[in-house]
This record gives sequence, C-alpha cells and structure tokens, in this order.
Amino acid sequence: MKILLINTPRSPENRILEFAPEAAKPFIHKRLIGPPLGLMTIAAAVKDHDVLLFDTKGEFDLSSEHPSLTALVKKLVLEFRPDIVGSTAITSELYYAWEIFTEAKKIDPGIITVLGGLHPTLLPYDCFHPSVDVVCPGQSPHVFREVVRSLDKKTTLNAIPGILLNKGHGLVRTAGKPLFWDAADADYLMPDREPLKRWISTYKVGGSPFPSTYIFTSLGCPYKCTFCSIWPQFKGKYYQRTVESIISELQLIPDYPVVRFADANTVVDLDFMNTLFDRILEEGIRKTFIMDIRADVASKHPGIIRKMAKGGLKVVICGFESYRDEELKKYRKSSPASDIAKAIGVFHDNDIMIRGNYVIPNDYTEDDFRAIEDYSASNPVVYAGYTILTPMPGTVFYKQVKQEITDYDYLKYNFFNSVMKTALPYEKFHERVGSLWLIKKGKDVI
Ligand code: B12
Ligand code: SF4
Repeated sequence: MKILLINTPRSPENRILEFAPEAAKPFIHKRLIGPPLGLMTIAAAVKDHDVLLFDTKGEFDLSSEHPSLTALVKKLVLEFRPDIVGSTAITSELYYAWEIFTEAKKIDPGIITVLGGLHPTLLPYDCFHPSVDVVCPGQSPHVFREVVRSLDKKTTLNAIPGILLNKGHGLVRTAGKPLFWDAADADYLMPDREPLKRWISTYKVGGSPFPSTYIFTSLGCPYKCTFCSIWPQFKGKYYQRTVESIISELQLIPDYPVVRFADANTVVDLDFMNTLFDRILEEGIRKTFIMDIRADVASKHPGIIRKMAKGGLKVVICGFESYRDEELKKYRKSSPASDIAKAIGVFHDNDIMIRGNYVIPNDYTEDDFRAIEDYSASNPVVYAGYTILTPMPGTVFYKQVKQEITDYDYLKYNFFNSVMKTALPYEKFHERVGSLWLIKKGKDVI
C-alpha cells in the first residue's frame, strides 16, 4: 500500500501578537519547532509499506514563498498516488487535517483518509467531516497497522475494534476495545527521523546553530491540572520508557546535538532520572537537553537537577501558571506559589536557563496585569512566556466554563487568543497580555 502521512500546518491565529505593542512583538512566540513524533511513530508501524511522511510545518518554515496547503497536497497526491492519506491533529489544527483530506479526495476519491492524534483521542466524534473516513483514537500505531492490512486485503474495517468509521450521517464506533498498546515500553517504536532530513535546518531553537529533535521518555502525567489536555489524553495514567531504550535512541541521533524531551513532565520518577543521567554520563553522550520540569520538583529535589545539569540539561521550561495560591489551587496545580522562587534558585545555581510560563485568565483587570508585571519583573528568570488560559475541549476547565465560551473557532485554540468574554475590552486584553512579553524578554522559541 502507498501511505502518505502529512503533518498539519500550525494555526496562524495570534491575537496577542496582533494587538501587542510594537516593542513587544519580536519577543512573542510565533511558532514552535519540532518534528511530528506521533506521525513518525505511525510511519514506523507500517514501514513494510511504501510510506511518505511530509512535514508542512517544516516546509512552510523553509521558505516564506511556500505554496498554499491545497496546492502542496495536490502536488504530493499527484506525484505519490497514495492509497491512504493519514494526518494528525491537535485542536487548533483539526481544520487543516480536513483541508488535507478534502484536497486528497478531490484528486482521487478512492483515497482512504485516516485521522489520529490528541484531538481525535479526546473528542473522536468531534472529528466528523465528509473528508474523514476513519478515526483512530489513542496511541494507535497497531490499530493503524490493522487498518492498512484490512484495506490491503480488502476486508471490512468493521472488524477492527475501537475505530470510528464515517457512515455518512456521522462517525460510528466499531464494536470492541483495541488491544492495549504499550507505547512507552514493550511496544515502543523508534521514530525514523530520516524522512525529516529535508526540514532539519528549520528545527533550530533559541538561536542555536544546531538542529534539535524531540524524544519522549514518558507519556501522560500523574497530575490533574484543570486546564491540561495531556492527562485526559492518557486517562490519568503515566507510562515510563526504559532507560536503555532512551540511551539507544540518543546514540542513534548524532545529527541532533539539541534534544528536547517531549514529556508532559519529565521528572516524575526520581530513581529513573538518576539512572538515566548516570547512563548518559557513563556512555559519554554529549547533548544539550531541554525539558519541562515542575517548580515543586526542582524546589524539593535540587540533587536531581544538579545531576541532570552535569549530564547536559541546559534549558528548563517551567509552567509557573500563576504566582497567586488561590489561582494555583483553582487550577489544581498541586504546587504552591512559594515553590517558584525556590525552583528559580535551584536552576540558577546549576547554570540552567529557565523559561517560566504564566497563564493569563480572561477575567484579569488592569490591577491584575499590574500585579503580575510587578511579580514577573521582580524574579530572576531569564525568559518568561505569557499565554491565555484557554478552555481546550476535553479538559476539566472546558466543562467548568462552557457557558462562558464565546468563540468556537478551533484555529484560535492555541493559547494565543481568548475564546471567552474578557473583563477588559477584547483588544485591550490581548494588548496587555502582549505587553507582558516585554518583561524578561527572550526571542527564543522554547
Ligand atoms: C511535540 C509537540 C509539538 C511539536 C510537534 C507537533 C506536530 N505534530 O507538529 C511542535 C513543537 C511543532 C508543537 C507545536 C504546538 N503545540 Co504541541 N506539543 C508537543 C508535545 C510536547 C508532545 C506531543 C508528542 O509528540 N507526543 C508523543 C507522541 C508519540 O504522541 P501523539 O502525538 O499523541 O501520537 C500518538 C497518538 O496520538 C496517535 N496518533 C497521532 N497522530 C496520528 C495519526 C494517525 C493517522 C494515527 C492512526 C494515529 C496517530 O499515535 C501516535 C503514536 O502512538 C505535546 C505535550 C505532551 N507532552 O504531550 C504538546 C501539545 C500536543 N501541543 C500543544 C499545542 C497547543 C501546541 C501549539 C499550538 C502551541 C502554541 N501555542 O504555539 C503549537 C502549534 C503550532 C505552533 N504555534 O507552533 C498542546 C495541544 C493541546 C490541544 N488540546 O490542542 C499540547 C498537548 C501541549 C499542552 N501544553 O497542552 N507541539
Ligand atoms: S499542566 Fe503539567 S503538571 Fe499539570 S497535568 Fe498537565 S502536564 Fe501534568
């Protein structure tokens, strides 16, 4: 079978950037960079077939003169002539998956389209669209393999448990539950980065001359923050990879001196991280590591931070979210505001650059903005990022504020646009969030 996997482009909607003061604009995130780990894993699952993986994010970053998405899909489909087109979608990119599938089917109505990823996992029925034939929720490389096998052998897809099939009037789930796929451990599939070589020059962060890649050491998260999509994606479970499989993967990627851990939360099991970094040092693996670490972990366990710094940890992204305990409690962050200052101290003691991220709720008034400005300016973080507290569909927060949502355009669900009524006038609110980026400004895209 010929399988074309297309990574969706990113949503350009960014009201923070649009309304920010000119001076702040250079510092606001415009894009995040990284290879599509999910699709790379899907490609690895069907490697016995003829697979073409195309990263539109990388392609659009290569040149500002890039063709439109439909023109690009048309060219790919006409040249490759796939039997199956697959794509992946987070919430803000769902419409692009539909656009890709619509164009593919326009050229060849016989193409079967398959959608997977975070949004289809959280809200599979929400993915209904005339262009979508099959939805595969969850960690589903094995399910996709079955779909391909069934299409190849021309057997019915109804026999594959737990997928959703487009029956014209809507998506209908097939009977049964798919077999558990131990994506992090026994069934881990090493992503093949070779097909991404074309875009390697675009995978650079923070002014580094070296390309970066993502690897995950775990999936899911044991915490339950109300605004977060990740723990619902994994139904609250946390899966850890083995130390040796991570070591092998790190040894296989000499082209990527910078490695960002794609974990929701990298340091959960301290013994695991201790062993991993012992092995990294033992094997002489020299890379710059970037990871997400919670403030409470750093403040309570400075020893592990010291160990990781020795092994190459240079940049940490820390979701501060808020400096107010009442807000942190509301978000179920399980980490008091006092941990922030302690964590900053630990990271700085170990020469680790830290980006602290805050989420700004829609009800912030001028006084609240002034208060966060004072707080953020007073702590010694190198970089800080400020995004909007967004009710991502499928989260607890979405259910809590459903009645207050005013905008259901998924393109805006990327943390850069308010989709709820704001206390300040709409434009002013985004302008104020934008102006926060002037504090601790850094042009990197971490
Ligand atoms: C790597 C990553 C990226 C990468 C690559 C994503 C891509 N596809 O291009 C980059 C850096 C580009 C990226 C960008 C963004 N991201 Co991001 N990203 C992640 C991250 C850290 C890891 C995802 C991952 O690789 N997981 C591991 C893989 C193996 O799992 P997976 O992707 O789910 O894939 C499996 C299944 O879903 C399924 N599957 C997936 N695709 C397909 C396709 C088919 C056909 C099938 C059958 C199955 C299937 O099988 C896969 C293998 O088991 C997550 C956070 C996290 N820790 O989960 C956020 C996350 C997914 N990102 C998020 C967001 C919001 C963004 C941005 C919008 C952020 C922003 N404000 O700018 C941007 C988008 C574009 C931009 N503005 O630049 C949110 C999504 C929330 C939501 N509900 O939509 C997350 C959850 C982070 C968060 N804090 O909430 N991201
Ligand atoms: S915000 Fe971070 S700590 Fe909270 S549930 Fe999500 S990944 Fe876990």
